Amino acid sequence: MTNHARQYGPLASIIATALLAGAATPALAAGVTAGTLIENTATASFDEAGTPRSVDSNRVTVRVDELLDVTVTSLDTGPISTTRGNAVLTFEVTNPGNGPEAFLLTADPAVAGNDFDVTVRGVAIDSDGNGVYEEGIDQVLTGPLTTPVLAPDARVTVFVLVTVPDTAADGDTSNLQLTAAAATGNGTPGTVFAGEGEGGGDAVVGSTGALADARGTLSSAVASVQLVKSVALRDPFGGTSAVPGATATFTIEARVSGSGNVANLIVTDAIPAGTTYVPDTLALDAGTLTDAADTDAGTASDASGISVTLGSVPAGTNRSVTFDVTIDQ
Ligand SMILES: [Ca+2]
Ligand SMILES: [Ca+2]
Ligand SMILES: [Ca+2]
Repeated sequence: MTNHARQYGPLASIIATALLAGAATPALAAGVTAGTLIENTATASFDEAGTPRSVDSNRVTVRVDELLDVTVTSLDTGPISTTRGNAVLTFEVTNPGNGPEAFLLTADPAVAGNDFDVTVRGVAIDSDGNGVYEEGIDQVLTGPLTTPVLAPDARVTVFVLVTVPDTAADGDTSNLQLTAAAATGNGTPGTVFAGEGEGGGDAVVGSTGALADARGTLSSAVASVQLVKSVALRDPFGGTSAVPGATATFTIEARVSGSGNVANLIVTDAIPAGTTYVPDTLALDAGTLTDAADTDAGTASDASGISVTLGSVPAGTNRSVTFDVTIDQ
């Protein structure tokens, strides 16, 4: 308001008078609502030959122009930590102007300095106002991406739906810039759009230039899996030769690194040709698993090999699967 008052000093004094007279309900941000008619008549009183008289001036009417302003803020409390795939950035667009206005939205994922650029899948309005993006409930904008018309001081939550590319490495960051511009127009503060304001008055670009942007940040949290397989041999003679009759213990270590977690991790291995699975030797982290398909994580058979379901595994975790085979005689 300070900026406006400075730029529109003469009007501000008229507005102040109008406010005292209760001529209008003020918007909080930009003063008197656009289109309001502010009327003023001056009165002079005097004595004429001992008789008090008064005379009124002509009435001066000022229609309050519409100030076009906008602010954009990121509502994310910090970088959105995300895996590859879909993510949502949350912004707020506010109309600090004094008239109803819609705002054109532009989501730019190619910000200089990005480690990776996301793909924008869509821009949505928080239709139910709960601050959370819900597919099928919150309206995804189509065509020109435009907010609903916002009343003075009204705000709307905007979601930018993005896809993080497979090329994003763990710890990489990316910024996305959301720009909002007054639908009536933007430009240097003071720019006038004649007759385009509320109530037929002018629309005047306010101190924000009627154009604002904010950035949201994504941080890629990628977990990766490394499988390390080793074998230990015990021959029938107490040595470690790979002779028929020897037992081979295979160890498969699944090392999950990076950050975040991997989902649906399953370790499988075939029983090598020329060997036979030793029943009941399947184990996960030294805890035995039954060979049958049952409630535990593992199955094992000569025909199908071994399978151990690890599910969701956080980065920084190593899981170890072991089983024995004998080298056929
Ligand atoms: Ca307007
Ligand atoms: Ca919602
Ligand atoms: Ca089992």
